[in-house]
Amino acid sequence: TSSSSSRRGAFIVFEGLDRCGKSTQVDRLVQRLDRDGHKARLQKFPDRTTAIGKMIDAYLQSKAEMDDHAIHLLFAANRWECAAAIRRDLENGITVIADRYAFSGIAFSAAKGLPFEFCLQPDTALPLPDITLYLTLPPAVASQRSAFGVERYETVAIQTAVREQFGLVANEVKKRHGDGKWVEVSAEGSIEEVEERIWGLLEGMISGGVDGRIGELWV
Ligand code: ADP
Ligand code: 2DT
Ligand code: MG
Repeated sequence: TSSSSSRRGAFIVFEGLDRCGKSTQVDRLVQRLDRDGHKARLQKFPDRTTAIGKMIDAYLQSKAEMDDHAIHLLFAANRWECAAAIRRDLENGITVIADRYAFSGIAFSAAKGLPFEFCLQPDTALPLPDITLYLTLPPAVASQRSAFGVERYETVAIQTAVREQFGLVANEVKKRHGDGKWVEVSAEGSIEEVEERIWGLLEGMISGGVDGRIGELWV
């Protein structure tokens, strides 16, 4: 057993289809940790504030067109430009909560028809999340929550194709990194119910910190 001072922060990723409640839940989780005096930081992907992020934002808003490969690489580059800060924060005992990560990158690009192996490659050796929570919601429930927004990818046909690819991504994570690294969580019920479900899964890892080095994705 090691003392808590030798432990690092946990790297926790939320994934899932559009409108399953990711952003709602990461906000509540970070608020809860702040309230409890626990050091935590939210990291959204894409991070639209950087120079690369602004190009991605224009693409998502259909203000710019881009080759499918090129935009895939920009999404990955957007993670790489944040990777050192994530690593540093984890080593300083800060919990990092990500709203999407490389798994969205693969699922969305593969859904457009890019080869799965191509989609995996540019994220190789990024910081490995200690756990990814994949929020699931039946499409009928999701469609009742609110109308789709106006951004690219927000259609039933695309979301259906993306869901299928997320299944392949889940298999890849479990095969390469172990079953515990990808956990499906039902996003059904009230916001508070989902929050408690998520807290039950994460409480131990967050309050105890994580032992051992930060892993590398797909390595
Ligand atoms: P995502 O980030 O996964 O796209 P959001 O957190 O933005 O999803 O939520 C999508 C919409 O559904 C928002 O209007 C949000 O207020 C609402 N919402 C989120 N969680 C729930 C829930 N458990 N029950 C009902 N509505 C929800
Ligand atoms: P939100 O900001 O509402 O989550 O939408 N995407 C995201 C990709 O295509 N590739 C990626 O690598 C990432 C992180 C998913 C962001 C949109 O961008 C898509 C929806
Ligand atoms: Mg969101």
